Amino acid sequence: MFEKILVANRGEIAVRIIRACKELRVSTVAVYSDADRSSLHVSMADEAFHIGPPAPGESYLVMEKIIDAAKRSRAEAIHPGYGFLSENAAFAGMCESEGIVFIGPTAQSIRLMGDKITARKIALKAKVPLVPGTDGAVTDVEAGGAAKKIGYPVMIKASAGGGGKGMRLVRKAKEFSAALGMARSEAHGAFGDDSVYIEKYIERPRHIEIQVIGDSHGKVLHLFERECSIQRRHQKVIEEAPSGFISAKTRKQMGEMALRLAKAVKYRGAGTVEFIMDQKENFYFLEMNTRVQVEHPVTEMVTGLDIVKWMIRTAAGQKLPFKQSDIKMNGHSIECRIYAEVPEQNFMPAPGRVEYIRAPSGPGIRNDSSVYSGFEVTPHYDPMISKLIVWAGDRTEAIDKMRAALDEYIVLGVKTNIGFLTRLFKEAEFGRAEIDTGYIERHPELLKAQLADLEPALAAAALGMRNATREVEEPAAQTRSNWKSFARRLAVSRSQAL
Ligand code: MV4
Repeated sequence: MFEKILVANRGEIAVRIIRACKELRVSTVAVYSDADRSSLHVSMADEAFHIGPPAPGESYLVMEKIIDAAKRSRAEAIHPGYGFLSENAAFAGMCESEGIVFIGPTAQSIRLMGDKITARKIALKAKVPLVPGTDGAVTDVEAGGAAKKIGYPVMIKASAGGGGKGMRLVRKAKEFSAALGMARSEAHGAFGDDSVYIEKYIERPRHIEIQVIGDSHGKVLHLFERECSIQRRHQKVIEEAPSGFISAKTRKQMGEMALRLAKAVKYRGAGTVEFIMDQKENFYFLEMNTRVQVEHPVTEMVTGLDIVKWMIRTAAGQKLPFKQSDIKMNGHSIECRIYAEVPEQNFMPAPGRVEYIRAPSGPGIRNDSSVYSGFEVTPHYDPMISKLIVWAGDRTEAIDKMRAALDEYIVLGVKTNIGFLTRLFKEAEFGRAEIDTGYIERHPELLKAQLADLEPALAAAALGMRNATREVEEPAAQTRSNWKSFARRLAVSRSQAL
């Protein structure tokens, strides 16, 4: 095992990784920008290195600065978390050539899966089901004919894409050439590469992904699926494990297909194979993410495996000591992402000082966060406050636990999506797992502002009470109950107002 790991990230995932390191008795090195001087990951790590101004392009994304901090601290390995440098093949390669272990797959695996056309070719060769489409990139001359052959509606996708960038849905032949031009220029702008391919469009798809983990001795296992269909503008909002929808047979097939793909690139570490599923439970490979994902906790809750610890152990060369049939799924887990944002204003970020935060707790509740009372959510980074995760015996119980947990969640000082999430978990359709990637767009009633409007006033009132009792850290029990009754008088207890 390593003695020291550098965590090349910030926020809740940096905290999550530091916790895993502590459990493994590995010492930790944090890196931080000017905006993160008072961040939790900095105080939790054994050492911390300042790496520059708030802009990621001048700090968290500068490979040389991260490598330099690793060398100066004599860290043997770097955990990249998600985002930032986590899927940057050049960075993984730089670690490899500097003799630092990149906690993730090889630079080669990242490179192969990073190019969506190459990934499609690998899937094709491994006999993993693919959305009907072109074998590779298309020229302007070929494109129209290819679309006609596939049959409308089709999707034009950027080869260098992923996460929805450079993607265009085309319903009719006469709209095709304009869409092709737009997809190319968007792809060129975003990735400096305008090559595109074409796929059949899958109507009302569900997004289901399989977690995999491999060691460096050729063993690759899967940890079943996560359902991530509740999204808005390619940003996941709710994730769950298992899916509330698929049969045992489909689950088994998806796991086998994910393993075929991972084995084809001799995958090491944690990865996710994304599939798109139609309303008839046909599924097709979309892309592979070669990092730990935001939503990994739901898989941890149902399998009992610590994914981050296994990433570290496999990167250190340890063997996975269990076999596929040892991995079982138990109960149901749901995660939702708590954001400082205004859902009713197109999910506009709402950075600012979190004056007071109290996360729910209790049996089956997990809150992965790096935010504390007094923390400043900066406009420089993703405004996620926390990931609230629940576990219960079945899906219905998990939804009920999530509703109760959200009702208990207090965040004062910034606007949040807690009201929006509460409404979502109360929808009967969601309860019946009748969900697909267009769910939020089809439910505009979720976006009607209610409690959110009153929150600033409530924050002021609650803080006034807190200051009156000269409580610095947390309102005393007496104050808290005053706050509760005050909230009730205003009819803004979440369960009443929503
Ligand atoms: C699709 C699709 C329908 N048909 N491909 C969006 C992100 C990127 N990873 C792939 N995406 C999609 N690809 C075909 N052939 C619909 C989507 C899609 C989507 C996929 C997963 C999760 C959310 C989504 C939201 C809109 C569209």
